[in-house]
Amino acid sequence: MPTVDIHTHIYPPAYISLLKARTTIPYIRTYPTSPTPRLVILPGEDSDSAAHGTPGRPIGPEYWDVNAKLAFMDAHNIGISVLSLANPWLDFLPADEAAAATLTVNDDIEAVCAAHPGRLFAFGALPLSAPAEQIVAEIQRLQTLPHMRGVIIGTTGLGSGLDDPALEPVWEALEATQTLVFLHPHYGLPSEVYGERGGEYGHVLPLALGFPLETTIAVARMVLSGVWDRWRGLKVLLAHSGGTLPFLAGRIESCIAHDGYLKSVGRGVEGRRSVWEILRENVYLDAVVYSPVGLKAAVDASGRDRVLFGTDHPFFPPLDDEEEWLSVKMNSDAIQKAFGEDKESADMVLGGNAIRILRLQED
Ligand code: 5CU
Repeated sequence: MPTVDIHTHIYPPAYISLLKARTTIPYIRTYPTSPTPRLVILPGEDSDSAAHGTPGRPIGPEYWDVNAKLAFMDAHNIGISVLSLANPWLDFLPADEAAAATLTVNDDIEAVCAAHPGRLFAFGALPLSAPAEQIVAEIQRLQTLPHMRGVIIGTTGLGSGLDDPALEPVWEALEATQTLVFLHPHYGLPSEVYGERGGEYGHVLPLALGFPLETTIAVARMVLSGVWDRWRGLKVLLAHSGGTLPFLAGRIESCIAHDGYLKSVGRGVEGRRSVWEILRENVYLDAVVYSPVGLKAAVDASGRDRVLFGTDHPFFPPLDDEEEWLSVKMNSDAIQKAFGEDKESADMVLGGNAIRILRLQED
């Protein structure tokens, strides 16, 4: 049974060129303090970091070169990877450029996968700043690309979140085509929540807390606006083991049950599917949570048949030059520790689930 990495990103060369041509976030540039180009993508990370070191993170071939990806896979005994464009995807493009750029990026990634049969598959990107009909057209076109196994999106939807009624045609197309949606954070929380000294702590607060909370809030808004009730067949893979959703599902349920306003307007009571049902029937969780405690919560919430190994490569590289990445080891160790002698469950999370759910061994 090969190990399958379902959370592994790439920026194809055309996307890198796009970032190099930009001067506002997201962009790639060098600084006097860093001859290595820096990838600056997170909201506000240029201004925060400017005061406390060079902005962004160093970027090298591991972000765009498929050979670097394959070398990483070999070094970590990963048989199959399901690539996805990394954040912030194409969210920042003007509406009239998004569809064409997305098509180029998706075709590039499909070609990379086709060149490495059996080893690489992908989640496609969507032109979310374009009109809904163009998004729907790309969802349908992705069905014709042999190595695509779903789509990756952020939490902003068309610009105002995943509870936006204007997204209905997109949910409809995703459900009708049974496209798996990989929901991944990027925007985090407003920097004020990290306090006056937040900029002194590197990327820890936005990545460790902002990312998972962003995902949790996005899914909660889908719950509260009835998306999961209207589109019962949606299939959504949540990054980072669902943010904090397995831990907070009970609290979300309790707050809904005690909310007088929701009751008065007839929302949140009759016919509503609970967060627990959604976690078990619509949601898949990656195993990118770095501890057996978090992993067990994910398995308890969604089931051992819905949790899938991932690495988040090329993010979180080792700070020194070790060949084995600490970030990968933490996630592999978490699986071993969470399941102990239960090798069957460990194998399901390491690869069996991905092969079944994403049809990775079909011709
Ligand atoms: O280190 C980071 O900023 C990131 C990022 O932007 N996206 C991601 O998936 N992981 C880490």
